[in-house]
Amino acid sequence: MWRPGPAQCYSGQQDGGLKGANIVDALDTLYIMEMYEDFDEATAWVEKNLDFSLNTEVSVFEVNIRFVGGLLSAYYLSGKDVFRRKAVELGERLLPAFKTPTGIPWALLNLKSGIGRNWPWASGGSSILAEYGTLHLEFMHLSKLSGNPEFAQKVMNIRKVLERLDKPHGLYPNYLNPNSGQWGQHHVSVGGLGDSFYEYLLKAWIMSDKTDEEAKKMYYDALQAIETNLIRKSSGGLTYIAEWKGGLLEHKMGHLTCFAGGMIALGADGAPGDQTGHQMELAAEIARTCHESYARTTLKLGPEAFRFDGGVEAIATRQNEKYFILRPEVIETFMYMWRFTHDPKYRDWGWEAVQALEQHCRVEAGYSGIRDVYAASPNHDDVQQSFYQAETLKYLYLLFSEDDHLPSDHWVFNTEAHPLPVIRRDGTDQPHKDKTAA
Ligand code: DMJ
Repeated sequence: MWRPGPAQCYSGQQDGGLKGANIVDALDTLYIMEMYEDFDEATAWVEKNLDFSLNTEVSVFEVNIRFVGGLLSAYYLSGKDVFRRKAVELGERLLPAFKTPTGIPWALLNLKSGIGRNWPWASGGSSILAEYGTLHLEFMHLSKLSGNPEFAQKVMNIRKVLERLDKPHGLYPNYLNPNSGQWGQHHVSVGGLGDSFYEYLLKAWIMSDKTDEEAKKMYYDALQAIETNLIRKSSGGLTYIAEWKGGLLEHKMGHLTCFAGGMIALGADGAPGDQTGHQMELAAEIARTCHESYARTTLKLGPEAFRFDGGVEAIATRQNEKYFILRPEVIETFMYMWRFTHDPKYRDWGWEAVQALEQHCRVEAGYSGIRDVYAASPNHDDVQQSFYQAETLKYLYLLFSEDDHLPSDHWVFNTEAHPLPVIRRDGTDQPHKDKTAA
């Protein structure tokens, strides 16, 4: 019987008082792994207990990627209407977040009062690129499933605002003020604060059956600017994506940034000019670097961030960057690289991660994060993040599945690994037939 993990399932800070992140995030994984009894049990919980009418403040981004995304995928996979209804209801509750002078949404929203605000730590009261830029896929599906065009209009407006702005060196800073429509600090990252914005440009194009030319252009232009300004090679020959702070590079790459190998591989085929081969090579180099970040630790699991300065390469040097919280990004990249190249090393690398997870993260009631991947033995943090079941386990499963299991010409994964179908020009996309008992 599936149970949600160790003592603490998930640090609920992002979801306020909203309950059930582990259950909703895991729904589609259970379905994909054909664990239908557990899926039915989780469905019953959603029917009876999933409640959005709460006086609680949530992160619009986290609730969108985990709850809206999880519900949408559960609907498309199982055809059960309860998931469609709940996704639309939650989407409607998120709409007040867009009530700002520019339409760039607030980061935080009280689900009952509809009052929004931004993170107090964000530069000059800004909204965050990776947060307001990671709503597009889910909101396009919400419009399709509800018949309400408002969801799509909100995310298309975000595009318009971004398109009109001047971009330093073609780059998108992580901070944008929703009142003035001006950039905050010029900090650019393909990891935390920026990451999934780029992912959603590419996937918006793919999910539109390749009709969304605006998203396509924005993605490939952004990737070009990233390559010119942020991507570097270490003296030991490892390609990495640095962070850009007002024109200066910090030679650090986050575990989060490792998703970029998979993203670049996914986009390589549609790359303009004769860039396809080059982008596949770049994706492979990033995959190798991220694998090295695992291989160079004692526990063979990667640190939260690793550096390329002070005489080290792909190693964390600061104590507060040595932890591993069951993140998926490196395995996600291995999965895409395997599917596009069939080079067996990607399955080998994925298997190394499986063994390390079993050896060092498995605990009595589930899996736990680790405080220091360079320590001789694991010191558990006693938290199983909900993305472990949503993403890490799903991408591992797909890495060892046949290519026709959720193929990338029919499905795009939201940033929490929830598969959403390509919206066909001819309207032939339909939810799957229900395979479960309930
Ligand atoms: C997930 O919630 C998503 O992948 C998000 O885009 C980034 N962080 C976590 C996993 O590390």
